[in-house]
Amino acid sequence: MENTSIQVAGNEIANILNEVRVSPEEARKWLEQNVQPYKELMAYYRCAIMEIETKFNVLNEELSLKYDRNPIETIKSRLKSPESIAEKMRRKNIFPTVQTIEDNLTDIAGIRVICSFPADIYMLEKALLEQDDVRLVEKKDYIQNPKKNGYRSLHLIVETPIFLHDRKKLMKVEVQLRTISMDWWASLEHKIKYKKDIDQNVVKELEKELLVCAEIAAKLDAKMEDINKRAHEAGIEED
Ligand code: 0O2
Repeated sequence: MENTSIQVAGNEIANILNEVRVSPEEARKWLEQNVQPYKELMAYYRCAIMEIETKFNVLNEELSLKYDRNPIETIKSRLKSPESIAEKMRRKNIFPTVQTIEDNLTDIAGIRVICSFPADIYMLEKALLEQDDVRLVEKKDYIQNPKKNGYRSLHLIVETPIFLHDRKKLMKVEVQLRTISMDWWASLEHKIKYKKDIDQNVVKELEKELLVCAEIAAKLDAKMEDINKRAHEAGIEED
């Protein structure tokens, strides 16, 4: 691929083309057809993240008045990196164009909502899905049905409109809701899973211990929720 094309396209697009390993001629064609639309699509996903994040911030504000505490501890958001987009498209065996990326990936815009208690997760899910501009596309409840490795979280793919100057556009966003302990667990598990060049026996041992930790964390979440409920019933409120 010619350097000038890469410079014009910027590093992001160049990464995608490197992953796909197309010929220089195909790369030139791809760049001409996709650079600007790709940038626009990513901007639309950033807007969708803002929309959904605002919805959670509004819910947090309102519910904190009702329950005298914030149901949301933290909100994290991310736009999927070009490398991950390219890698996922290759895994799905689909040639990446802006249209095929939008049609086939539902997790380009991602929001992670961290709550104190499991019940908060379902309360927030309900409150979000009752909004008339939010449509549920897919739900995976890894809290009711944890993954074999112990992973727990509630995953929702939702579709919501963003309002542009001349039209509205429906965008998909992946929302992951989990407790602080589920998030702590997932961060460590992710670190171990993606660490390369590690003795596989050690990895297996760590995975076994992580599974035990996931179960302990689930019990702790349930116990803390119960204590919080009883404290509330006894009239003990947060400062
Ligand atoms: P990133 O960078 O975190 O976004 P799909 O997306 O549908 O092709 P899948 O596996 O069916 O793939 O989706 P699923 O189960 O909804 O999981 C998607 C995301 O959930 C992952 O994103 C992780 O963020 C998280 N996740 C799922 N399973 C695990 C797990 O076992 N451990 C940890 N730590 N996180 C998990 P990505 O695509 O991996 O990357």
